[in-house]
Amino acid sequence: MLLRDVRLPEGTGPVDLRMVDGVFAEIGPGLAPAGSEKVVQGHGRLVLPPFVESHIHLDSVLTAGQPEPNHSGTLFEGIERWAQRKTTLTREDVKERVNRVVRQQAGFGVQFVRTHVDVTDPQLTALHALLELREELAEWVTIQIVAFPQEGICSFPDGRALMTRAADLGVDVLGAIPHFEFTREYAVESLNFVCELAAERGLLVDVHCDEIDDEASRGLETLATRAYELGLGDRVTASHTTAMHSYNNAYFTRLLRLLSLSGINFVSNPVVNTHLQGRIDSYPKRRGVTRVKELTEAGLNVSFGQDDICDPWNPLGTGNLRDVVFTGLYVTQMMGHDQIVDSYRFVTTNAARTLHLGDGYGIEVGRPAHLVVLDAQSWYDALNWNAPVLASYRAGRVIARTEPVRREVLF
Ligand code: 17E
Ligand code: FE2
Repeated sequence: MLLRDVRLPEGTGPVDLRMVDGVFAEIGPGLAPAGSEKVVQGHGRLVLPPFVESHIHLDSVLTAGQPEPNHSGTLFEGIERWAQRKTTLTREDVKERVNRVVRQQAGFGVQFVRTHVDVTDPQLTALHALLELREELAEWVTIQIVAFPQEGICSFPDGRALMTRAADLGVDVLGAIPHFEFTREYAVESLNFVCELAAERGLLVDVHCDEIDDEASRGLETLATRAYELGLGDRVTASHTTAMHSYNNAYFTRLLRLLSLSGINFVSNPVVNTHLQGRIDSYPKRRGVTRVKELTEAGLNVSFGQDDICDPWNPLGTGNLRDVVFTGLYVTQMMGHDQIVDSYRFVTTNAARTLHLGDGYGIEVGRPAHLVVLDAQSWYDALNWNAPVLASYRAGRVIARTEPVRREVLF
């Protein structure tokens, strides 16, 4: 089929996209329809590669208030509330909630999802459910699973064995949570354990790293050093890194050299971390979002994630990554014209790099014909007006549609 008259984010004029057998066959201005080829008019609308959710906890979605809400709004009470809910998990319960949310995300043009799944559960109930869903939903969404030790590796009974079992069961990525370990020594030990296991098994690494307002929380320097020394480089991701917000500038400047050498990726979750961080500050209250602007300017790869949808860490959330970018730009003060124009990358190409999607992603001839059509002529307008994703194409086939909003003002 031929999708005519659409705009690409970096292009100057309108182009046509030819999709054949689920792959981009030709891209260029004024392509002529071949014989009986199906033609769809794009009306000059913006086309992007699909949105990539680079950080979410699907196992906990839609559990807010069960058995009780997170009253303090802190990360740590969230972990306690989730520990309560975890005791009642069943495979069916997880699958039912995740099935609903994945379809919600699809409506917003998300086709790639990296989900953290809590493996500090001797039964690994949520992990089994997500492993099944990864296969069952593969036609519509690519799910990448992180073995996430919510209650620690060295500080949780059999924590190391649970991580190894998760690796045996076929997760894609190994996680860690150094700021939650009992001691600094355990934090270092847990990072060493995970990086070595990942190197041995050929897995990626994505650590919940220093998600705390403690400027002395310095798991990141250990993670980056292991990534550098073991040659893991961009196979490693540091998520959250909110303590970096509180690092003194002298330390941050020294750290930046190591981060650049290591080449690791960063994921910031600006919506959830502005909600969770600064909770035990009086005034002034810290925003607690990592230094996205400085990392980006230093050439490091940063993406944005939703983190949570209606769970102990976020009572709200829809899965629409536009909201995450919108909040992210405000809270990081990346409001310059070019920064706004480029910001789609946080939830598309940058996120795809973090997930190592490689040739499986991107609007280029020979790649799978995955794309979204937005009801706007530019990303600037799409972002500002919260433009719906009118169509999400996966391998050349529409898998989700939204009607344009028609609003009338009666004066
Ligand atoms: N668990 C965690 O440690 N941190 C988070 N932000 C969430 C879960 C959502
Ligand atoms: Fe998270």
